[in-house]
Amino acid sequence: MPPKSSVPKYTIRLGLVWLVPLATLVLGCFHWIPVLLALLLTPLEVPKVRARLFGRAKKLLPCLKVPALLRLSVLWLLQVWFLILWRASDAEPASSIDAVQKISVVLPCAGEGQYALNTVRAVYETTPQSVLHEIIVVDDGTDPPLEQSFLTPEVLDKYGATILRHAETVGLIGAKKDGGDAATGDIVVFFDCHVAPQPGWHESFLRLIGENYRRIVTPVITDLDVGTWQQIGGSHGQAKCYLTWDADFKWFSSEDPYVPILSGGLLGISKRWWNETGGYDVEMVGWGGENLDQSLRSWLCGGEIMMAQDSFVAHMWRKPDDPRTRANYQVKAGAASRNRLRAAMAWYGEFSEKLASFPGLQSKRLNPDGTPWYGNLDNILEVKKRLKPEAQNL
Ligand SMILES: [Mn+2]
Repeated sequence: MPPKSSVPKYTIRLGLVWLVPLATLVLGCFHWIPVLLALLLTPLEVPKVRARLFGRAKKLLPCLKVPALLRLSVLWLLQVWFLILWRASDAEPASSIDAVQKISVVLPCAGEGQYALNTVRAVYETTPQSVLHEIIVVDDGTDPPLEQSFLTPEVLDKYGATILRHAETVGLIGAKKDGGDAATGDIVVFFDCHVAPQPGWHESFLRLIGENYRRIVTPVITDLDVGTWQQIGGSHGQAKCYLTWDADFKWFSSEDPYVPILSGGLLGISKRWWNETGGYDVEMVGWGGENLDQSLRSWLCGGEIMMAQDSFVAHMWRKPDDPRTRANYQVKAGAASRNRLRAAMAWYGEFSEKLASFPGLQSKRLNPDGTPWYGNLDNILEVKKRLKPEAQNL
């Protein structure tokens, strides 16, 4: 009578030897190394094959001196261990695909003089060449042109920068719009023309936008020493603002990484989300309010805004008692409040009625021809209709 038990015994063992490769097939994480390990053990587990291969020497094989279950456990351990290592290292190339995304840095500059050069140099020196696609300086009507003063062709060449020139000053919003449209990198980063990004600033920009192209990222904004162009006061800074009913914003801080409203000029956005959201409102004039519009565009149309908590950009704050920080360009009076009202009227939906309770905004004021004084909102409403069709009647 044949020994009944030997047949099922080694078949079961064989099944267990091939358990992990079979499981990887089912789970979709197949790799040939666990197969190879199973192949190596297979002949040892089949008595006939084992006898043929090793003959009497089989008794000398150390692995046969231990119980089968221990051999199997070691096999599983090796197979699973390898799979874990392989999956972990596989995650690396995935994130390095994000890491090879190229950044275009756009610097709107109006009358910034030496600060334009300092900023270009700081961006160049803190951004690895493998990541920095270009630096676009938008010279917004500086007189004399930056190209003839601080950013000569030699300087531009040295720092891989180009100049986009407006013969007349159009204001920060128009400068950013043109710079953003001209940028050809995967990610467009806007900085003011008086900043010093700190080493490593770009890493979280790449990671956070790499995870979600509809995510706008803002750095922690710290203080800049205008004399030395170094960050001062450590890495304590601000990144978050919230929206108020009167179409304005205030600074605040909180533990979570989400940002309700951008403070203004320092942000990164994927070129794709820039294109889809249309960048900025072309009807806004000068400076101010574009941060509300851009924030609402993102949040209300399926995007979001996050702060890069470990990314620091030292920024020159304009201080009334420090003439070195004075702005050297003129902003048309009333432009900012008109811009803010445009953003609110376009995005507040049914809540825009609330704007009438702030007399300073003059939300009901009309031009002599009966049209709203804040102008035509069609270009913003087109974005809203396209990205958020369910809200078009709001
Ligand atoms: Mn600034």
